[in-house]
Amino acid sequence: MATNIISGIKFSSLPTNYIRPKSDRPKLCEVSDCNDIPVIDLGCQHKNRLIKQIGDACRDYGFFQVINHGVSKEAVDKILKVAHDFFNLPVEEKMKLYSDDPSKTMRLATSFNVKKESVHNWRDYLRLHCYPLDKYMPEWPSLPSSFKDIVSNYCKEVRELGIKLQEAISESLGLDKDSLKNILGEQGQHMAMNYYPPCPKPELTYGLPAHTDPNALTILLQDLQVAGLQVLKDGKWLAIKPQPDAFVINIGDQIQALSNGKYKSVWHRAIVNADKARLSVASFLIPSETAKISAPNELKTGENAAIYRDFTYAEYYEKFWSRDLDKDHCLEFFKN
Ligand SMILES: O=C(O)CCC(=O)C(=O)O
Repeated sequence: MATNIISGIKFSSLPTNYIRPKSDRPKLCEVSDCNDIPVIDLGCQHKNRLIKQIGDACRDYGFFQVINHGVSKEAVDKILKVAHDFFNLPVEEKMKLYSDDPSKTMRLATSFNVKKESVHNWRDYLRLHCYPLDKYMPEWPSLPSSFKDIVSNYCKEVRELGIKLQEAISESLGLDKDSLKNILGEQGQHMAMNYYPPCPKPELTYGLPAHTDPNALTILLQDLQVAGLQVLKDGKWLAIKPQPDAFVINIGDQIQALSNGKYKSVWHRAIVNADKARLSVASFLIPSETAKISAPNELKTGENAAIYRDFTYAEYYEKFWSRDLDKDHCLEFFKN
């Protein structure tokens, strides 16, 4: 059944409802390795240099990697292990958590939005709301038994990193360090634990097709063993090799809007492979629903007229889920 999960099920061939039309396949032979993705050392003591590196990366790439980021190796190792253990649970156990309703605050799902899409993606994912923790943790999976402890600890550490990055991004735009945070309000935090099982025909499908992230900032942890993340830069897809002890940081649509288009929310996608399962853990910082997304006046002067109309995040998020993931950049619908 198309809406069933795919992890833990053996496939000898790719079901037809995962096969992309010829014009819309990953064309893996055209993808190059990305050797110059900025790797930013957050332990750097030269604050001005650090802020400049972050600003340059947000403007020129829309994504970068960070090292010495303050999230402990123990938290990272443990979450990767518990995520693998979760997806290795029996299918019947996992199916107890299955839902295709995107409004649910905890669910195991597959593909992206199975009710809307015509071709599915070779991915299962566990989607969790993570802030405030005491509100959402009780509904998280109770198996593996260490899941809640490990994931909640990781969430706290990653949130600190995200807030620190938002302050630096704010300063890199010439704003006060709290400026972006103040606009984004009491931010939510979501997690997608993505699991891409071995795929019988990786060249015919995606784990996740090209998309931009609707939120403010994404902190992505990649499984070191298996690559799969690709980012669009200057019209070309680049493969991002996982680096030890690093996170990939993606600028989301809301920071593109708040920077008045100066910083880019880039298209990225995940491809799958034939032999090994791949895992990634994406943490998203999400504006409060009522946050009014409007670039600060300092960024809308002279020839830099406001590119986007003002909107609330609730309005944006509804639009995001109502469309196909890989069609238009969702911000296009909010242009002046
Ligand atoms: O698995 C990956 O590398 C990408 C994940 C991603 O883009 C997402 O969860 O939105």
